[in-house]
Amino acid sequence: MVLEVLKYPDQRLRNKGETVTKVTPRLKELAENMLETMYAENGIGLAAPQVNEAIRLLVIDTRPRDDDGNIVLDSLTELERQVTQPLMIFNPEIVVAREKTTYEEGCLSVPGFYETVERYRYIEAKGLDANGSQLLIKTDGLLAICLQHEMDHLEGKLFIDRLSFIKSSRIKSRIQKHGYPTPEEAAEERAAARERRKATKAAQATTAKTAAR
Ligand code: QAP
Ligand code: CO
Repeated sequence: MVLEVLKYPDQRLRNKGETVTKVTPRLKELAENMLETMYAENGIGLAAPQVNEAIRLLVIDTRPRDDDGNIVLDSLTELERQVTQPLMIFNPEIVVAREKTTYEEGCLSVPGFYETVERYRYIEAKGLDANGSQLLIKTDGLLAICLQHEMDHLEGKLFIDRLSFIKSSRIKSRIQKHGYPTPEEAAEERAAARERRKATKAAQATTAKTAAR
């Protein structure tokens, strides 16, 4: 079942997620519905507070797909490849975080807006899977960034809250004034963001090479 995704400035997005004490069949079903919702909206991550469930649960699938929807593994990092996706994580916690990086992020709760956010480049995170078993994830790449973005939602925090005052004010007032772009306009913004990311990635690769020399 596809669920409704709350959009900023809905105050319910500010609710903190409660710790899950037991992964019940009902919660497992919620996680499956969240995955279905995420795929239906072309997302790569979704947190329970975004579907008005104030609990510590997130779902993620950052595996890139080609135009036919087939998964292409070659652009994933070594570490990303070791992690089985899609991921459903209850009570996620970061236990190790190293180095910083930036990425142009978006959010299903702020459709059509993309901005560069600073995150940890490498993290180790633990939590419970859909069967209530312990999970330990060591990753970098987009998966590490997405995990941090989704964990922010469990604290009632959005990526636009992490921007400079001037940038976040611009986005917030634009939404308040004009509402959200149409799906067509949002898709255009998405394509533009993808192009900018490619350029950033190329530049970051050059910087890494220079640093290694
Ligand atoms: C969070 O975001 C994320 O504006 C997940 O029109 C994003 O799935 C983490 C989406 C980037 C790391 C990097 C956004 C879909 C999906 C839109 C999403 C849109 C359609 C966002
Ligand atoms: Co989000």
